[in-house]
Amino acid sequence: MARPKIALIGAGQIGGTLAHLAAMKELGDVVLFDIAEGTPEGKALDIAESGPSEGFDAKLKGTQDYADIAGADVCIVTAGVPRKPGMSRDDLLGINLKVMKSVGEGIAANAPDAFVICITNPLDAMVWALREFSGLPHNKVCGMAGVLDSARFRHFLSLEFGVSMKDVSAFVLGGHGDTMVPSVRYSTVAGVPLPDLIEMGWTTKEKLDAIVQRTRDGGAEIVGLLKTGSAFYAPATSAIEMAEAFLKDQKRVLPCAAWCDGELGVKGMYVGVPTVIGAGGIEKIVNIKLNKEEQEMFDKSVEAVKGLVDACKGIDDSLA
Ligand code: A3D
Repeated sequence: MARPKIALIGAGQIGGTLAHLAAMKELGDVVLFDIAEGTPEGKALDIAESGPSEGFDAKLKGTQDYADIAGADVCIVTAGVPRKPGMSRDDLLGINLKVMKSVGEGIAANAPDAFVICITNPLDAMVWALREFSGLPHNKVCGMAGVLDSARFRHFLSLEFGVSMKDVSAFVLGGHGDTMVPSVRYSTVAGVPLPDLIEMGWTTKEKLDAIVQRTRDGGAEIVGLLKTGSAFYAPATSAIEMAEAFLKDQKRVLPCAAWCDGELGVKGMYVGVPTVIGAGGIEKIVNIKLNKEEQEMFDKSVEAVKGLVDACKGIDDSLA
């Protein structure tokens, strides 16, 4: 049986890391596409040359030609520009919207059956635009943000409790921006909910509030340290987790920006929600119940995403 084909649209910091991870995990053959001449070719060759030491079987190709992504099973999109210190994700909207148009058209023409994972920011608006421009089914186009935001939350919680990250389960809902909603009630240490851990004296509400805020600011913390771009190791790892769930039909329960059609009170838009990912793409949205306070925070986040989608419609008439 032929190996799956993974197309990476954008061969920058995240794209290169995705290619290396996909090859090392032998998820399939990898095509790196980028408009920057030489970059995808150079990275593909460099990673292929790590194969003999690592012992993986995967072909890698760099290209500027969309025809090379033909028949891809998975497309992961990072094309565009990242944040610099002082910039919000929303500041990237105008530039990255134009990029989504060319990427959406390229995928529609060459890989219309692919499972598409968008990473380009501002995430929730860009995944919406990418779906509109590509015309692919909604269940086959989603955005990576929740897995990363949840991983950051889990990491900070594991430090607070002094336990393995493996035993911390947590998820973050809503848009991938300052209004994201790290869910305290649905997060646990080995099944014990965080509010119970406060009662048990393992932590305090104040400490958890600070962790929630650090999670919301997780991207900016790294932008501030790196100074020249944004996070790329954990974002790439998170998207690979989603791609693997699709390719291996794992039915993983992962939070991601998915098309909501009434779930969690959201109709007709992309926002971060818990989903089931398998061979059918986004197979299900886990329609969890929120309490009043959570619903208010979630609604505020949904409003912020709506504002960005409206801004996209204002920039490109074909989206209105
Ligand atoms: P970077 O290293 O700049 O890579 C972007 C690549 O896109 C560059 O190599 C460009 O040449 C290429 N590119 C630009 N325009 C096009 C085009 N039209 N077609 C094909 N390729 C093009 O950035 P990065 O890899 O660090 O980040 C990529 C994106 O991911 C940015 O928008 C970031 O803001 C975003 N990001 C999202 C998250 C989420 O959690 C959602 C996290 C981190 C970064």
